[in-house]
Amino acid sequence: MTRSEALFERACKVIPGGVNSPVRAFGSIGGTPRMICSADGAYMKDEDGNTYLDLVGSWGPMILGHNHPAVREAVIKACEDGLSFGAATGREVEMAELICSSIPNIDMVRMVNSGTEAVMSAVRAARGYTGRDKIIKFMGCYHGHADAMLVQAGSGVMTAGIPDSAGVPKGCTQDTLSAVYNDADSVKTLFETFPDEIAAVIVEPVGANMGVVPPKKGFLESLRALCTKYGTVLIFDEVITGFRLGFTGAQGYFGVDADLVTYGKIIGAGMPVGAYGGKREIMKCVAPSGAVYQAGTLSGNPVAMAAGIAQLTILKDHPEIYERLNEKGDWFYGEVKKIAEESSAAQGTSCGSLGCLFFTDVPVCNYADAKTSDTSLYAKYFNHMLANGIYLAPSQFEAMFLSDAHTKEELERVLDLMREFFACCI
Ligand code: KE4
Repeated sequence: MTRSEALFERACKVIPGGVNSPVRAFGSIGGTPRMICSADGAYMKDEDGNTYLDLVGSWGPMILGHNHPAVREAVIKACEDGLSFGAATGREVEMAELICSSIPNIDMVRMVNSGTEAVMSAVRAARGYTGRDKIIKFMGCYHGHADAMLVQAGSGVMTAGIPDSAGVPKGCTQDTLSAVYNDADSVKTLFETFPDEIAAVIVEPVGANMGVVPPKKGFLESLRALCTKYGTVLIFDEVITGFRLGFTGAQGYFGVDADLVTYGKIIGAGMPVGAYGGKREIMKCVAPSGAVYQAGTLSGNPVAMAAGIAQLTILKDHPEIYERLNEKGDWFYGEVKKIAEESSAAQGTSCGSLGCLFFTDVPVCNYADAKTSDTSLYAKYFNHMLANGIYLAPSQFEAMFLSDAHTKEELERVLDLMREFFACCI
């Protein structure tokens, strides 16, 4: 028995499914999750001493690579001053000013502890600001596990084949309307049906939780126009795309401004951080300045802020990182798409440093297309790559995340292993 197997056996006795987040359980892949004990740069190491080139990057935070010296030093220094005070701190002001001074339409921002909390709070702010109840989300988009969001969600919900979660009362989802990603007409129909009732449209500006599904040209612009027409708050869930596609995230990358934006992952550099922010007129509705209540014991935690400030400062001061990263992504995923096209049994998709390999012959533009993927073939592919030291997302419905730490040589090896798999198994 390996150390990972022994630890996972113990874990299953005391943690539901042996993991603290479902997608880590390798449920749709089979086999035992690797118990990771350390990471540095582009690599992770498991309890049995196996080293992996990591293409998950903790699901997005590790844009600079794991264990970046400047981030590590900032955390260590912050720890020396104490871990948490439950009081206002200078670091929170620094983080808020860093975000608000860098992203044109973010006037104010509130720190929370996860992407789920950021989304839950942004939706509540939109409802409080508009006085309306209904929200529109997109099938296959995942916005964390708040009750109202668990309606045909992506990510782990999609992996588990649970379009809706147990334990969510009907009352929590009756105001959640589902539309089709990349189909603005499906949104228009909902607005025409509920013209004065929709508080918010929430969208992943790049779908990254049903695999990676970029927005079709004009899709985001259509959502912007519809929300403006109906007085509805447009929320970009940038928990993945924020500070990844560029320092101004998907808003800057696509040139479309949302009214509220949610963040996570990169802004914490691996520490538990989420945030939501946007127009002052909306954000001032949030307590204590307004009637929308939202709170958090560890929100703006000084150690987490130190990590996030260190990472965001590097990204802001070195825009060439984004040029490198997006060029790397264009090249790497361009090769992935060639491999996929040659097989006629797979599709490659990408946006910047995010990408995905779908095992389907259907071009993937939405949730229904993504669901045509052969998840057992993905499992074979995953295990082929893992056996050769490449750590991919243990689910067809996730993304590959490139970092500034990945070298072209390392990615060439990934491509060679992909070609090897296609040659033997497709
Ligand atoms: P968290 O609550 O997991 O920090 O963030 C929720 C969330 C919100 N919005 C988007 C666009 C997200 O991608 C996420 C979480 N992403 C998944 C990865 N697909 C987290 C991985 C996991 O659940 O373990």
